[in-house]
Amino acid sequence: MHQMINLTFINRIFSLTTIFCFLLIIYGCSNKKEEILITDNWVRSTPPGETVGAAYLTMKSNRDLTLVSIDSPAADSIEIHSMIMENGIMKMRQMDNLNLKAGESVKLEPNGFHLMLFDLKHPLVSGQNVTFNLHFKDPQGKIINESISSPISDSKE
Ligand SMILES: [Cu+2]
Repeated sequence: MHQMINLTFINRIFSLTTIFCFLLIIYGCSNKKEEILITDNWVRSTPPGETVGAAYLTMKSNRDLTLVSIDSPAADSIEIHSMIMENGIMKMRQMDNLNLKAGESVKLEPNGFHLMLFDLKHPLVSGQNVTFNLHFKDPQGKIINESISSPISDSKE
């Protein structure tokens, strides 16, 4: 009889451990950090005296998000721009935001979408880095912040 009780007790501990492990796995999966993948991020170098710069990156999110604003210690303000061909002339347009569809890459690259840096605090020197704080909004209106450090380069190799 005594032996029986002991077995039940051990069984209970085992099942509790199993449940605990299971919860840990679920928590681990739902809590995975890699929500927004940012690649190919770089900033074009600027000559001394230039006040405007451009930055590029590729973004991919595992759920629908909207890029709503960007700031950086390197510039007073940053705008999202698109390039549109109008009467044979390439024109830049400011966009209020940029939508990311779940699982789809959005590329910001020369002659396409780009980030425009205004009132640079200092020249953007090749080999250095610029930090950007990207602010995204999810469909529930929650703000998600993502910081990146982009290398400054004369051109993308
Ligand atoms: Cu622009």
